[in-house]
Amino acid sequence: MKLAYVLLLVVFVSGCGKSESFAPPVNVAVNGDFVQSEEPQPPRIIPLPASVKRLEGQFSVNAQTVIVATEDALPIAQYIQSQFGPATGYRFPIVSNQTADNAIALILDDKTYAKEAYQLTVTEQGVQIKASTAVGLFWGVQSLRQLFGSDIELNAPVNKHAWPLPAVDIQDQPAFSYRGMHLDVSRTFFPVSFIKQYIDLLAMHKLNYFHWHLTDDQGWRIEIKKYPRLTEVGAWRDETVVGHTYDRDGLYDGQKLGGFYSQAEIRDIVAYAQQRQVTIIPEVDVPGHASAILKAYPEYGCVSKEFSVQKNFGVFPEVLCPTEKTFSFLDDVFSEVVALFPSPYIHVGGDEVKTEQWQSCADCSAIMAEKGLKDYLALQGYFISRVEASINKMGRKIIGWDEILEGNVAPSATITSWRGIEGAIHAAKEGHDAIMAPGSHLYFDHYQSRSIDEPLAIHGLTPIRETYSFEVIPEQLQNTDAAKRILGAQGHLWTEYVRSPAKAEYMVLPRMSALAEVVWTDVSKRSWEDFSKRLPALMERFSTKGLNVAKSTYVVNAQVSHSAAGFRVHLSNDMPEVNIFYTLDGSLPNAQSQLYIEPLLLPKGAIVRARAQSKLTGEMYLERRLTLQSHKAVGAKVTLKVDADRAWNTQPEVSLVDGVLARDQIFQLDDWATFPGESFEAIVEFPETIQATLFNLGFNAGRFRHFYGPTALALWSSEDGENWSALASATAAEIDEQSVSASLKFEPTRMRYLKVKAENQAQRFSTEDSKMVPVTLYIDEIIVQ
Ligand code: TNX
Repeated sequence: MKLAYVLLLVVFVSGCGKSESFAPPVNVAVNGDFVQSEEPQPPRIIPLPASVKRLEGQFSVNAQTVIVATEDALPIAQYIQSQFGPATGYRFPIVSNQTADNAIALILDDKTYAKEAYQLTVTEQGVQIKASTAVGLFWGVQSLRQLFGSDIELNAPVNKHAWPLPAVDIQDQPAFSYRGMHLDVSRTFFPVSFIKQYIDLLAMHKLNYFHWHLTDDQGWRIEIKKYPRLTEVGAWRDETVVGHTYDRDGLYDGQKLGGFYSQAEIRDIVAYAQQRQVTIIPEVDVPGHASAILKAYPEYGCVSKEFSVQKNFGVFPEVLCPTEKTFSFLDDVFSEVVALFPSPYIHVGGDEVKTEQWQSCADCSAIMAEKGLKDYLALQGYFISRVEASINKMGRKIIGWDEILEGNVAPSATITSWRGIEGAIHAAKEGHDAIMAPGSHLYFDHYQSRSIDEPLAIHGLTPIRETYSFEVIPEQLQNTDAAKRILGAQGHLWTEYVRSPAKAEYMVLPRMSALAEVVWTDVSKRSWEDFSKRLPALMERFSTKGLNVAKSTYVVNAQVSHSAAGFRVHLSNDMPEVNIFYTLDGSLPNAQSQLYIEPLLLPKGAIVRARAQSKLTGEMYLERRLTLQSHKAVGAKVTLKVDADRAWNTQPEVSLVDGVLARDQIFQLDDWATFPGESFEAIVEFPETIQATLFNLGFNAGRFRHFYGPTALALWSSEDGENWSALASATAAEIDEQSVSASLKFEPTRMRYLKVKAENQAQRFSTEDSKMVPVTLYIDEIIVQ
């Protein structure tokens, strides 16, 4: 066997025989024209294997192809039948004769390979997958799957008689042992069929942990026999907020919503995942995010009030009380959880705990005194330690969100670091295992491009390229022992704004594919340029499977600068093989529109609409739209009157007068100057004396967010910055009438300085705090004409 393999390599290296190209030939630009490259293309597998050698020739799977498998490999053989059977219509009989011809041979070889490693060889004689474990074989099958055309993913027989595979030798193993995806089923309940499909997606990406967020304020989703009210009551909410939870004038849909997984369904899902080498880590989030528990069993809370399963989103004060009664309840709950899930880890949450209800509770004070706990963080730590002790007794380990570090949890706990990477660094240094999960790169509930046509998301912008750039081992830990404590990384799908399976697919595909490469492929082999060439084939595979894949990575990037000559707009795209078309007349660009070649110079501003088109398929993607408004304050000096300690996450002095309006792009904090419960006061200094007649304060976030306007607006002008004369003003009612901006007209006035005061006295009812709270004023632009 070995000898045959060496011979094959020799054949490959000497390069004889005719060349065979499996990936469609790639177009190569030569002086602007496109010619087809003759080079055989390496197979386009994601995540990129450690080593891929393209050999000469091919093997065709046909109706006579068999699977060779010993007893241990039988489940993998059956998986192959179920995976490749429907599209090919072939039966793939399983035989034990290792020398069978025309075979996909699964060979378990005890010693040679690392735990999850495999070797996949396709020669003209057949396919061989070798590994030392079933899991290694399984990942080998996933690579084999991507050697087929995307039609292998279809669920009904395709009318063709042979399925060619390029001859290759692939040797592969993962960079990290923990490769995870999370799914929140509390905010949106997903049916069992979707959970299985999600697990299939993990398996396809060689991701081996599914973090299943089963409980939260908006619904409890796992049947617990001893406490039936958790699902009878806790799994249902009366209605759900429509639009963004912090929008002005929140609307509710009036529809009772919920659902849960029975223990029988969970056992079925666990078995399904096991066949796919995916470990499910269940999360029961305590002690915060407890509204649904407390609605069902208020006796485990610290306060007596009418609890409800929440109908909007955020962080609520509802918290479990750290009493013996609660711990014994949790002991029962976790016993049932542990019996359902064979995972070595149980996730206990621990995030976003509010302590008000502990502060007003006599039991808590007594417990703190008795246990010598100096503050509420220590009480939180005590809570988690009790839960940990109970779960450890059941033979399992806990994982918690990084907040649990603050309560001095024992080093035996593993940390999911979501508020950045610092939690993981800190945890690793203190001897905890840790999983990288920073929102900045790995939260797939964020927007994925700036196109106004993206569907509503929570906030944030995490383009796939950002996810791809993530480095699991941060610089601070490189070449330290602590680095070994970073087990890997995980992507997340929180589902406040993901109300259907189709939307969930859109949010994770293909960012999950980038994550897969981040955790599987050695960092030294990763390159966006290379990944972006392999990605379209995988996206096509998803589409063939009928999945709703986001093409957001094709959305045009725009960089805008402004000078005396006007706006300069540089457009670009992260993907290869695209043209960019644009219009300046407000019409939607198509392939007959202007082709973008060089930066646009726009002295007076314009509405720029741009779309990329694939040179290979002709597909046109979502548009990027920008309204650039030339006005007299663009580039002026802005001085904001705000608290000296005020920390800005942006440069409001720049964004307020950049001439780029926020309304044509998805909501991104960087575009805005924000005033939480504060009024806005600014002085604009023009480079020279101007004459103005119109002022406009923009707070229009397009279709994505509905902000509160100021409650009063007043303007003063000055020629010297010392003597001010009142110019114009508006009341709350007058501003409200204009809805999303506040315009003031006045007689032509000369000025060098303009003072703006926008009052922010509005309040909204916060269901999180159960009281009226000040609103945040968001200002996009100060427009002067
Ligand atoms: C924070 S991440 C949360 C979740 C939200 C998420 C939205 C974490 C441990 N807690 O409750 O769904 O932000 O991005």
